[in-house]
Amino acid sequence: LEKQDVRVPKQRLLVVANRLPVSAIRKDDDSWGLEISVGGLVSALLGINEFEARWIGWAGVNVPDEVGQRSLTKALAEKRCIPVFLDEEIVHQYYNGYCNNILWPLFHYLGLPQEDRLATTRSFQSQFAAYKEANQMFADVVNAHYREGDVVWCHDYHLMFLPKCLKDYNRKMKVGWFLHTPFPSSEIHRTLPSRSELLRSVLAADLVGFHTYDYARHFVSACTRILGLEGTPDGVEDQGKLTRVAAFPIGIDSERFIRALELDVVKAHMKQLKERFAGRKVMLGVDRLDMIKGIPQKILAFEKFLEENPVWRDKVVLVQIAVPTRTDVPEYQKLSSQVHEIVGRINGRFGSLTAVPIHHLDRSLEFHELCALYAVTDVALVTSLRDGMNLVSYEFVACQASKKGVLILSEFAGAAQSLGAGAILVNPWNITEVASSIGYALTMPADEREKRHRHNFTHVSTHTSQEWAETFVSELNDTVVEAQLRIRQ
Ligand code: ADQ
Repeated sequence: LEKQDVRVPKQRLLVVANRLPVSAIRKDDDSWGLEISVGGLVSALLGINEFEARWIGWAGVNVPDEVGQRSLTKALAEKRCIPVFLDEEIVHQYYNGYCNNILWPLFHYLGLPQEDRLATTRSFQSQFAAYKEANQMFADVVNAHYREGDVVWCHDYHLMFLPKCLKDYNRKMKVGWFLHTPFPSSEIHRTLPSRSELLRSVLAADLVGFHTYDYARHFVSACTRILGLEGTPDGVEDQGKLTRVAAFPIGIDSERFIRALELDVVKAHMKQLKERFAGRKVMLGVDRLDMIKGIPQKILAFEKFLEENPVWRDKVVLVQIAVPTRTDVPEYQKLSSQVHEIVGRINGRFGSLTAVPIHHLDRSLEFHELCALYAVTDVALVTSLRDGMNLVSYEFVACQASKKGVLILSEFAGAAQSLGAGAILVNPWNITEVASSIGYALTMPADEREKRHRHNFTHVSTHTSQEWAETFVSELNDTVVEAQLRIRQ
C-alpha cells in the first residue's frame, strides 16, 4: 500500500479562503511566529484522505517589504499554506468595506448601509473595485500554483468574484464555490448594485454549494429573476453550460469534542464550573459578537423571563460568551456598548451581593474550557437573527451525552433544519416567545430531554465536517467529469 501511495501521488486540493488557518506574527529578528487555528474547515479537511490539501489565503498581516514576504512564504510553506499579500488600503476597502459592511449584512437580511446615500454610493463603487482587485490577486496566486488535475475549492462571500477570474485563466480548472452564510431571498439580493456581476462570476464555477436547500433555491431564483437564466433541478443553465447548485450542510468533528470530555484538564474545568454555579441551572450563549447573532434580543428575553418568574431569580445563571470580532467597524463597537449596557442594567436589577444573573465574557475561550462549559450547561440559547448554519449548536449537542440538556434554537439558523426536531425552535425577534421557551426548557421532564437529545446527538455524530468536505469535493470531481463526458459525446 505504501509503495502504491508513493507511485500514485494524491490529487491536490487547493482550498482558497480569505484567511489562512494560521495567524502570523513577525518577530524582532524578522522570523515568523505561526499560530494554527483549528477551526471547522481545518478539521474537516484533515479528515479527507484521498486529497492532499493546500491552503491559499491572506495571513491577516500587512507585509509591505519583499524580504518579509519571502520569509513568510517560506515559513508558511511548511504548513502547506500559500499567502496572498494584501496591503492595508485593499484590506480596508475589500475586507472591512465590501465584505463586512455590504455583503455580510445584506446576506443576513440586515440591508445595505443607508446613512448618507451619496457617500454610500461613492464608497460602494470604490469598495467593489477593491473587492474585484483583491479577488484577482487571489486568482493570480491560485493560478501560479495550479497544476493540471488539481481541484480548487473557493470559500465564502469574500471570494464571489474568484470563480470567474480562475476560469478566465484556465477553463479546464475544476472550480467549486461554497457559501458559509445564508444566501438571501432574490428580493434582497436584487437591491445590491453589483448583483448581476457577482451572480455571473459565481456561475463560472462548476459546483456551487450552500448549507441548506433554501439558500440554494434562493440563489437559483436570483439567477432566473435577475439574469433571466434557466433554473433546472440540478442548478442553473446558461447557453448550454450547467452550473450545479446543491445543498451541502456542514457538520463538526464531533469525535474531537466527545474525546475532549474524557481529558483530566476538561474534567477539572467542569468541577470548577459546577462548584462556581452550585444550586443554579446554567444557561449558555457562545457567539462571536455580531449583529446577526441576536445577543441583545437574547439577553432581553432572559430579563423578561426573570421579571415574570421571580422564583427563578437566584436559581439560574446565563453565561454569555461574546468574543469581539471586526472591532474596527463602528457598528460592532456600538453593539459591544449596547450589550454591556443591557447586561449591567439586568445585573443591577436582579443581582444580589453574592451572585449576578448574567456572566458576560467578551473574550475567546480555549478549547478545553469551552468543552467543559458546554458539558455543564443545562440550556443552550442560540438565537441568531440569521445564521448560515451555526456550529455552536452542534458543539453543545456533542458535549451533552451525559447531561442531555436542552437546545433553544433560532428558526433562522441553518441548523434549525437539521436539529429542529430535537431543539425548541424560536423566533428570536419574539422576546415573549423566547422568554417562555426558557421556562419550558428549564422545567422539561427528563424523558423528553433525553428523546430530544438523542435525535440531535445522532445527527451531529453522523453528519460530520469530514463527511461534508468529502461529499463536496467528490461531487466537484464528478461534476466536471460529467461535463467533459457530455462534451465528448
Ligand atoms: P460563525 O459566524 O463564526 O461561522 P459558528 O458556526 O457558530 O459561527 O462558528 C463559530 C465557531 O467559533 C464555533 O466553532 C465556536 O466554538 C467558536 N467560538 C465562538 N465564540 C467563541 C469563544 N468565545 N471562544 C472560543 N470559541 C468560540 C460562519 C457562519 C456560520 C456557519 C460557519 C461554518 O456565520 O453560520 O455555521 O461559518 O460554515
